[in-house]
Amino acid sequence: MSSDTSTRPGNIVILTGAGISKESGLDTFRCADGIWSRVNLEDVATPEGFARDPELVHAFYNARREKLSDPAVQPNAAHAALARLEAEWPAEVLLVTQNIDDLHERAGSREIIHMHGELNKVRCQACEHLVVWPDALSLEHTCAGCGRKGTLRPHVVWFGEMPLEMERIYDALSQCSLFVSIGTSGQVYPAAGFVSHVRMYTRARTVELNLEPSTGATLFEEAFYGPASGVVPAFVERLLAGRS
Ligand code: BJW
Repeated sequence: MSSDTSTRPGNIVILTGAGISKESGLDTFRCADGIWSRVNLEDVATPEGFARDPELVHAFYNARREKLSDPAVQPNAAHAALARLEAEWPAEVLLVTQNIDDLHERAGSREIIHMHGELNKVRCQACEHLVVWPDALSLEHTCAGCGRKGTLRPHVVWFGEMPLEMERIYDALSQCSLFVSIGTSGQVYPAAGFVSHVRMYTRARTVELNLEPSTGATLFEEAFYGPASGVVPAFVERLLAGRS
């Protein structure tokens, strides 16, 4: 449970949220024009909402899948900078994203945990069979694993459900020398609690990069504010040059 206090570069954990994909054309949730200004989160992002009206939930995620496949939606300079950091940093860089889009992968990042799932995958509620699914999903589809009809659901984590790979995330947080939070409002747990975990269990440096101060901004030792496509490449450049 201790961080690397020597002078050699230590491991980095980066947490990203919807803000990093905003300039790629994808909506955030809680900004004035965000997703939750148009749809009720209890209807589309809870297991109870899905049980009540699965067709509504499928329509919501089908529209987002279609948007993600729009050729205009591409990784931006912030995604690219994080891929560069992973490639050039001499220790481990783990990217933990709350985003269900695949823009980090498309930019070239490799060590990624999608703690809230992935938009382009679906899984069977009956047999847990997980499959890549870039197309529209409906109650008419059949699970290739168990043959049942109407049992597939988006492979995303809704409120009240356990986020994915938490053990691996907390292990990495407990061993990092630098924790960077990018483009997240800090309103959704457990991700919002990562900075407190890092401060409690390590001596790691904590940095927030965001458009504006997040809910937990005062928990970070340092912060740089502005659009992700500007502040993230600048921060990565300084880090790799040993100037930050
Ligand atoms: C820019 C920018 C630019 C804009 N450049 N920046 C009371 C207290 C504490 C916890 C709880 C509680 N009551 C309930 C809970 C738990 C609950 C929770 O946190 N609720 C809170 C709302 C209070 N959490 C859960 O239920 C989680 N599970 C859990 O806790 O499991 C443990 C457990 C389970 C069961 C029983 C017991 C324990 C699950 C959370 C699942 C979240 N799911 C969603 C939707 C699914 C995925 C999807 O459809 O996409 O995930 S909700 C939504 O919020 C989505 C996101 O990943 C998540 C976080 O949002 P994010 O990324 O921060 O986006 P925004 O919009 O909020 O912020 C964007 C930021 O970007 C802003 O700051 C902007 O300024 C900035 N920005 N443009 C840089 N250009």
